[in-house]
Amino acid sequence: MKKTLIASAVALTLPAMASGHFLLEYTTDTMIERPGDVPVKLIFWHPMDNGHVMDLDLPQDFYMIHNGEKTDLKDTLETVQFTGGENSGAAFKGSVPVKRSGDYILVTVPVPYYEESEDIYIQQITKAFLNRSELPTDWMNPVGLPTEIVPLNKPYNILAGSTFTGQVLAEGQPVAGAEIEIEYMAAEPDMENAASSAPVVGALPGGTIVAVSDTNGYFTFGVPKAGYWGFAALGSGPATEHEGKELSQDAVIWIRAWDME
Ligand SMILES: [Cu+2]
Repeated sequence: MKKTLIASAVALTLPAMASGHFLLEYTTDTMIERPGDVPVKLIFWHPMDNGHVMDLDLPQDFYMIHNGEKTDLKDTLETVQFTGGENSGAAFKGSVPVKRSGDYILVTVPVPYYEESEDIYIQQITKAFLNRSELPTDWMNPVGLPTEIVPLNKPYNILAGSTFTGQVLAEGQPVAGAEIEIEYMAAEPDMENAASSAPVVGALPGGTIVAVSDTNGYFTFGVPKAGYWGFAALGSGPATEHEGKELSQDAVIWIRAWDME
């Protein structure tokens, strides 16, 4: 019995990367005033503790949705290095042509990432949102991804101290009982420097923040602080296997919260 307990304790401490990994689609702002190309960085990272950076392969898809229209942005991607608090890894820098007013949903479908410590593949299908001129056009609509989190609050304009509600979908249907990891982007990437900035908060004593979706796939989180918050529904997607190994096909969404000033 004692041996079993020790063994499981070791197993729990070994996968240092087990939780809190998020694919970032990072822009320095979500509200765009002037039309132009907005730089974005794709980074596979542990953003809350400024932790391990994983090497990101060229994504399968990278595009934007604006006024219901899809525009491929894969051609804008160039390889960059990103250095977090622990290590450096391969990431991408792209650009988003924001011209007309309205919402811009950024979508990344990465290729499955092999996580050696767990012997599984991870694929985080990720959405982030930009807006120009405060005109809402697309944010509340599902993109139609294999799995996604649909926001019920305007995701680029959340008030710190209010709540965010999302609905987890897989092939358009609600996912009940999905485990959702929630993280604060404690150290935002520096767009000029290929590195993270200094973290503004420390790790929580209880580890990762987790919510579970209800029978209709909804979850709500009280957003305590301004900045970027990520939500990752783990294994919510329909694909469960990749190259003969277990696949965690996750739905990730990023929101931006603001202080009232
Ligand atoms: Cu991890």
